[in-house]
Amino acid sequence: MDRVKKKLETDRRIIKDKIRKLTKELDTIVAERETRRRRRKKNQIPVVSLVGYTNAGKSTTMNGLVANFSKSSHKQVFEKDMLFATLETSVREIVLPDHKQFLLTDTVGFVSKLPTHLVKAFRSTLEEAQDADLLIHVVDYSDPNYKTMIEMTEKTLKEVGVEDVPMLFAYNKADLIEGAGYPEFAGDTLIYSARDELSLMKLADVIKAKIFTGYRKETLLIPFADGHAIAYLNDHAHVLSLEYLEEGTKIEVELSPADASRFKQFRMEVSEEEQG
Ligand SMILES: Nc1nc2c(ncn2[C@@H]2O[C@H](COP(=O)(O)OP(=O)(O)O)[C@@H](O)[C@H]2O)c(=O)[nH]1
Ligand SMILES: [Mg+2]
Repeated sequence: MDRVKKKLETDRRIIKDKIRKLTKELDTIVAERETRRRRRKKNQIPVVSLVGYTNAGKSTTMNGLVANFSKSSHKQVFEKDMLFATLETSVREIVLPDHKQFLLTDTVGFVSKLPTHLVKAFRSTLEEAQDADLLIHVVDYSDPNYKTMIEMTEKTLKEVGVEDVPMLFAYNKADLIEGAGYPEFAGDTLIYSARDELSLMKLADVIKAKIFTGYRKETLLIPFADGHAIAYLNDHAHVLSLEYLEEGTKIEVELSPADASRFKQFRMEVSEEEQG
């Protein structure tokens, strides 16, 4: 009897230790996430968050975009993941061919019954969604219950205070639906398959059109002494044309609002949008 009691005592201590360790790990994850959020805000890189029901294909979509548009394709997130894998590895930098960049975050899928001790971490991944410039609501279009899942996801988002963030409805797994044409985009809806490269290209296009709205075309004249500006633009902006004149380099380039103000002293012509 005594031995059984003693064993129970030991087991309880081991479990308590384990819970303490996991709680600490969770706190670290939440803190790191907070730091990243702050840094991101400062850098003004647009953020796109994948939200949606568990199994909808968020991680597959993220991996597909990372594989096609990131310099570090080895850093893929786990599909069919354990909760912790998603919590720890959920932000990726996407760089499009025209150098436009954004951050893509994966969130923990919505599951109806979340263990209480995970609620805090779960909320922290959702809070990221509030900071996002665009939400991609991934839906498993092949699931007969997809409409209910959309409703539940939207309800949960509202509950944690995510409102007024533009949303793209991304109806995934179109490959499983007979006769469905994809990729197909209209308004706020994209029908696609996360396993199809053409779909991922289309998704990237749609994201681009929705988040890089403040960009404009400008013509700059950069004196040769400021060559570093040319180097910067070649690396970070979409250069449309380049011409060497006597006074310096004439460069036609698409600029983000931040870069436009950064290089305004070199402006040659007012952009068309501004004249109109
Ligand atoms: N047939 C098909 N399967 C998909 C597609 N996208 C994702 N899946 C599969 O659906 C399952 C869940 O995907 P996952 O990305 O982990 O979903 P998440 O929970 O939303 O992150 C995995 O087995 C994926 O391989 C798709 O477009 N077509
Ligand atoms: Mg996932």
